[in-house]
Amino acid sequence: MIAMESLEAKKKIINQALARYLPADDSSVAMAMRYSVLGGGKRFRPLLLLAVGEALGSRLELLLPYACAIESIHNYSLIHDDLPCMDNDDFRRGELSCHKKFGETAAVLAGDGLLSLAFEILAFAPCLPSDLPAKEKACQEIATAAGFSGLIKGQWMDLFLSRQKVTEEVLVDLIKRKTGSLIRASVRTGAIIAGADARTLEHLSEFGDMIGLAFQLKDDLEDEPQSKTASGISAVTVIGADKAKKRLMDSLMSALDCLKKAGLNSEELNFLVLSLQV
Ligand code: GRG
Repeated sequence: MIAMESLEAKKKIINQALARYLPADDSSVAMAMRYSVLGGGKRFRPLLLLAVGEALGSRLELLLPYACAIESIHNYSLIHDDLPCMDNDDFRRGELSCHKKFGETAAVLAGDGLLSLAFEILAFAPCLPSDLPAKEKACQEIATAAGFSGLIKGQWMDLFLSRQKVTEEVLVDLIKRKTGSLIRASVRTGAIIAGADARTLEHLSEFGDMIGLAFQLKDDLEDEPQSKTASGISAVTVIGADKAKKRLMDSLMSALDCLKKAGLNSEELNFLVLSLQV
């Protein structure tokens, strides 16, 4: 099967698993959680996690709970990011944002619910006693990415830093936290569950950083000039479109190099990297 078809098939498996994990009663919060998670999304992070884990010899069934947990956290961050107190967006994925559809209270709870659901999925992820250390390490990885030094500080920087004071270095740090932390955690979790050795994990961590940066640069370049958040910070406003494009292409080249150094020759991973070209 060519990479695009196998990734499409895996996207279906991820969507089915997410649908099973999500609450299904008729409360507005359960409906808001399902609306937000099942209403679309590229599933870039879970696909990445599965592709890394499988390329290193792990099995999809073992990796799937981790992939769904990360997607659940990602969707919580999108719901909260759209709230009036943050980016105040009325639309997400071409549909009404969660708070516009269900009201702010249900949207806050839906985001909270998805964050908690992620850790419920992780806690109950099946694993052999011999694989418990890897599971513990994967949970630490995901908790750290979702925590203060990852998503939270990244979002704070995005909302509170003054655009004029943001240098290229600060921009890269912001992206590393806001966007990169979950992408890096997806890569590392796939590798950890597959039992990667320290050297491989090191190359893959660098790989995760490179595609995390590329992912945000592409997003900023394609949304230009609207991609600015409430604070007006985007790669285009801070370093300009030409430099952003060059950094993006350099990051993709470095990412491919990291895969080579890690000894991973995976069509799916190459496809995911190349999907970030502009
Ligand atoms: C903790 C509230 C809170 C936020 C954390 C991740 C984040 C910071 C905010 C989300 C909004 C945003 C624009 C993040 C940048 C990363 C990004 C481009 C997200 C969109 O991800 P895609 O393209 O979305 O994977 P789909 O719709 O495909 O799932």
